[in-house]
Amino acid sequence: MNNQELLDKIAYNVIQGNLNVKYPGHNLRLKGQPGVIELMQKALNQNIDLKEIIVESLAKPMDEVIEKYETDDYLAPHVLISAKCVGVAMDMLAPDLEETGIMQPKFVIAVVKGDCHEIGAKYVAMMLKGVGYKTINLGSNVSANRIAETVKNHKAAYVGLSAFYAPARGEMEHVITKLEAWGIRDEVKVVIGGAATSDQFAEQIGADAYCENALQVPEMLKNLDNWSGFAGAELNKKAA
Ligand code: B12
Repeated sequence: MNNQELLDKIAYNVIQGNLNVKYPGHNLRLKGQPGVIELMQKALNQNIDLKEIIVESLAKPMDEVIEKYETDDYLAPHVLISAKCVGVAMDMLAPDLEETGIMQPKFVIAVVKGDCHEIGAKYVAMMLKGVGYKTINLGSNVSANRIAETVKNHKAAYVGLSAFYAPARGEMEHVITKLEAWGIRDEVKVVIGGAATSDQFAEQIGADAYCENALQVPEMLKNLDNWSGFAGAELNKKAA
């Protein structure tokens, strides 16, 4: 298979959600066929340019998947399965990306202290990885101190806070206060979500955005002033 055929094949498998030979995603005709993981390995072995892989085989098909969702051709699980494929592919590229100095924007996500509902944040993390973000999911019941510390240490561009249990949501404000106290509030966008939160609550605590569900993540990111596409489009720009 030549490079172009391989790039196209990875893109097709992202759209079909075919992760690997054992897990065919939503297109059962691909059962037993090599999926994104096997094809990515091939692309790495063939030394295809990293940016070309990202743009042609991951970013463009992921855009197509989101478009299919917007036009009702795909449902939420289809999008999340494709996002999972892209996330795994980006993880496979990570060591080489680091070596060549290509940076993915970093997104720290956590369920705040006092709240154990972690399922929603997991979907959001999957979606974030699917649109090219280096995502650090700290899990549930995480203190404001640990969240702020992670943002600081990783120089994260975004922090996502989740709360489903209403008594815990006040912790979100503590995170923001901590970021302010450490002088890093202006360097990070704070996004909140989960059943205990709302647009109004985001405004009340001084968060930058509220997001209703994982599928709204690309739209939410677009509305924040420093977003312009997959992985903040930094990779697309350099490849153009
Ligand atoms: C599953 C569940 C649990 C499980 C959690 C398992 C786990 N490992 O996560 C268990 C059984 C452990 C549990 C425990 C409790 N639960 Co409970 N639980 C639920 C339930 C049924 C579903 C929540 C869920 O995971 N939904 C699935 C996700 C995918 O839903 P989603 O909203 O679509 O998620 C999207 C958005 O929220 C958004 N999002 C979420 N976070 C973020 C973050 C960012 C940054 C962004 C951008 C977006 C985003 O994106 C998500 C993905 O699309 C809800 C009821 C309900 N129907 O919602 C109650 C519910 C949340 N629980 C509730 C309660 C009261 C409790 C307990 C206190 C019960 C008890 N007495 O012990 C404890 C909590 C203890 C604690 N301190 O946290 C209440 C909360 C009420 C309130 N107003 O506070 C609810 C609403 C049930 C109810 N109607 O009373 N619970």
